[in-house]
Amino acid sequence: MTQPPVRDLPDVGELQRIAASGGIDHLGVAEAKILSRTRDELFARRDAGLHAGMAFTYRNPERSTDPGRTLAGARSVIVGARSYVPAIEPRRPEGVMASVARYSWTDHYADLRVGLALVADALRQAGERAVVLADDNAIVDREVAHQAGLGWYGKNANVLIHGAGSFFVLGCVLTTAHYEPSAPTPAGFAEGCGSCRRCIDACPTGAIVSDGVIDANRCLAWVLQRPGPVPVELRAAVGDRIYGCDECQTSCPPTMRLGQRHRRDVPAAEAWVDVLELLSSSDDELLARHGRWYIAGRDPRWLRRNALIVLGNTAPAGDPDVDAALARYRRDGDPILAETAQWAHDQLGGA
Ligand code: B12
Ligand code: SF4
Ligand code: SF4
Repeated sequence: MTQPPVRDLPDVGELQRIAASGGIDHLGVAEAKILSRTRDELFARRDAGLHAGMAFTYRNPERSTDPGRTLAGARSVIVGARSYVPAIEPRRPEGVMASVARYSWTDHYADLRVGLALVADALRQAGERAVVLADDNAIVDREVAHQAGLGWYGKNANVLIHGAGSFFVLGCVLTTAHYEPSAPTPAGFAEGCGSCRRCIDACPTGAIVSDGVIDANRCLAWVLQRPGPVPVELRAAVGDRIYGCDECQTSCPPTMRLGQRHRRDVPAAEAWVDVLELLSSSDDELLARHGRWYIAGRDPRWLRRNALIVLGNTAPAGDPDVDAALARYRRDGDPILAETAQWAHDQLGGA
């Protein structure tokens, strides 16, 4: 519902200050129009099977590329980017540890929403309607960030924020307020990459199938989230990862160099997960600890599946605790977990 205005419409500079007070590092404005090119890409990639069964923005591309479907009368999209580069790199603890991708070391999306909510409140106080979206299937975040001039698409498909790299989560406020769009990023496709192709070479599974195009069937971020067994040919590439993959960003020179400009405190960063502890935890414990992650069907068996692969890839052979965990899971009533445990056991030279 529209409120009677209690303040003037803030200008973009003021929106930037409001957003910055809520921890948003970069802000830009795009026109609220249909994202036609992205819509075509979503359909084309879905037809080609590159979405690998993902729903998210692929479930309803007409909706996820039309701001007006979420907010009737939307005129502007205020896009915010929040860095997730930690001030202090967490130390890897002793033991068999699985790694978590940086964007998930804490709930950065919740922090981003706090900043965006401040912007939305200011717009509502000026009598406008405003809806906050952050990692929501209702809009394709990278494309509105790109249109708002915040950055360019790297060959790894991430949006690299000008002068700051890609370690950013993105979100936006759809609003009925009218703002002049920010200056667009010139060209914007891999322009800053030049002849570099480090991310393509570094990807452990060859998932970057052409510049800016990811085959989700092979992208470890989705391989570790999706339900079902992990294809055997991808298991070694999983390495020690349990959730997400950072390889195409940690290999990216501008992201690693420029990301240092926006370091922030990440209290209680959850960068590592103790694999044996995970494998002996109950469903309730796992959901309490990791429930903010995207886990298909909120079913903790997929975390256990990933943990078993990490054991097979990284555990010391002959460790009695590892052997006991694998022996237990090889007898598990869940055929996917039993098969994955058997695979891990064989990897470790299976006595
Ligand atoms: C589905 C999804 C995934 C899928 C598929 C990724 C993908 N590339 O589509 C999976 C699970 C694999 C995934 C992985 C990751 N994701 Co994700 N994901 C999403 C989600 C929900 C939708 C993305 C989408 O709609 N893609 C559709 C396709 C069509 O878009 P696209 O790949 O960006 O394609 C564009 C480019 O190809 C470009 N383009 C067109 N022509 C050309 C030509 C050239 C030369 C180039 C370079 C580009 C280019 O235009 C296309 C369309 O706009 C968004 C959140 C949201 N609501 O938007 C987050 C989001 C994209 N993910 C994000 C993150 C952080 C990640 C990971 C880094 C997480 C991790 N560490 O594991 C990885 C990175 C993998 C990668 N290299 O892309 C961030 C990205 C932030 C940023 N700075 O770019 C987002 C925006 C979430 C957020 N709100 O912050 N993700
Ligand atoms: S997230 Fe990992 S698997 Fe996916 S494209 Fe990047 S490097 Fe490849
Ligand atoms: S690694 Fe190189 S090619 Fe890949 S996104 Fe970064 S600059 Fe571009």
